[in-house]
Amino acid sequence: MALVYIGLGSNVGDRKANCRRAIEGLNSKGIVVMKISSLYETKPWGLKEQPDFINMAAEVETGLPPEELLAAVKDIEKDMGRDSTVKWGPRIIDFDILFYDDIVVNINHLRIPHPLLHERDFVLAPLSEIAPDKVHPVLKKTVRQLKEELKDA
Ligand code: PH2
Ligand code: MG
Ligand code: MG
Repeated sequence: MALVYIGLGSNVGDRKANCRRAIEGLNSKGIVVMKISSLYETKPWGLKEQPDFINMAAEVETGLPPEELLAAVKDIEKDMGRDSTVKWGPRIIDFDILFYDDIVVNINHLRIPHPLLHERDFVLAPLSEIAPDKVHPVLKKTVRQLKEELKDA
């Protein structure tokens, strides 16, 4: 089993209900949800002209290899009614695989650790609630340190 951290976000419809449904979706795919953060209301990052998001993070255990896990979360997104989304634009639900054990994956459609996680407080705030001491396998810093450094930047 791999220990995986996932970021979730929604800024369309009932954002909190969407996040809760997304967590149930993980459970129903046999992805075992171990911990979830609180829900955070966050200002849009990247593309500013869109509604505020609800963001959260989850720690899960899964036997699925990274590409199959990605396919599973894409399935949940699709089941929840997400169609093709504008880059950084509004979405019913978005899953991002943040860390997958300590592995590093760099293929076109899948990069782990998530390449922008250390620049995003909407990721680091919920993640530091459930995994402050998790060490980023490339940057070699804890989630807590990354969050502090982003705040000071
Ligand atoms: N997701 C994006 C782009 N911008 N901003 C916030 N606050 N939260 C998000 O989840 C988010 C974003 C693309 O996935
Ligand atoms: Mg995203
Ligand atoms: Mg995504």
